Amino acid sequence: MPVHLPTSAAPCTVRFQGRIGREPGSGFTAVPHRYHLYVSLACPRSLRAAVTRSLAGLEDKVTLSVVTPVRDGRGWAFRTGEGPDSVGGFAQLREAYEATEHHYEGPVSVPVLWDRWSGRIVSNQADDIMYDLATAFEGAGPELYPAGLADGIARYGALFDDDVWEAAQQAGRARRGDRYDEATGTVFNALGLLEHRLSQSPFLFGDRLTAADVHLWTTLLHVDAVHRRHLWVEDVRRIGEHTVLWAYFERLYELPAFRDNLRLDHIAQHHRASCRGPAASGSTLPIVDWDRLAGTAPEAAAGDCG
Ligand SMILES: N[C@@H](CCC(=O)N[C@@H](CS)C(=O)NCC(=O)O)C(=O)O
Repeated sequence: MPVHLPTSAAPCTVRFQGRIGREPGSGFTAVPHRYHLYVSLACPRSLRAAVTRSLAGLEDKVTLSVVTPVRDGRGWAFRTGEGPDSVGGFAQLREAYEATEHHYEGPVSVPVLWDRWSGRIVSNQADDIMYDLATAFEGAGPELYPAGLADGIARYGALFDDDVWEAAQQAGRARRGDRYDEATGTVFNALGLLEHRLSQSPFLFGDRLTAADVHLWTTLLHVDAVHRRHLWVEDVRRIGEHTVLWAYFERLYELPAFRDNLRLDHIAQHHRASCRGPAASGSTLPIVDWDRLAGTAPEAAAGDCG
């Protein structure tokens, strides 16, 4: 059985790179109630954008809607439960791309920052969306991108994407043998390094929460909730078994910006659908039950693809 690994951390191509409040004349000024965020809460980059929006205190200034976690060949859509898109009236997210660029044929990815005034996409570049949400508006929240930490935040981002996410993917593809051992070793070393780093301070940069912590939290979530399902469990322990990382995960989970944007059901449905096809998405197999925190998470599984 081929191994279908979850949505990659490697972003698909970016077509729209408008910035809020930066280039004079860009027209995208930081005005409340002008912008809308389309996300999938099964997508780590979208989850980071949603958490950033909440941390920046923008929940009543920038509205948000969630696409259905299971997408078919037509891409992300607004089907059940989450209700139709109340802003653009879209059934398929592709319509937002086509409204922005006539006959658009490229990939349709989330997150998407939409401009209500011009009826077009500002950006589908997650890192830019997060940065602008956190810095362009008079938000009340923590300074997620402190000057002087930009390089450090970017370096941590690369560590999470390459040595945790991508390495876990490679191990999942290899399943066994040298490449598997090498890749799981990389994941293990990175988690060990982070366990040590966070044994010295509450957050990655001391006692201040930054965008690097938002990035690490979503990465840890997906390691436990998705990647581990493709690895021999004895090789990559549950986050719950990394005492410092688990305490860190809990500490952020206690914050509404993280807890309220966490949809394990969406992650489970999306993952199962990518493994076994949309038909399997309905299964209610529990995924890691964070409400049973403190390392007692049951041996829950979204179901191996094997
Ligand atoms: N352009 C985006 C890409 C983000 C991305 O890769 N999103 C994934 C979900 S995590 C996506 O929507 N992929 C297209 C698909 O799954 O249909 C970025 O750079 O952040």
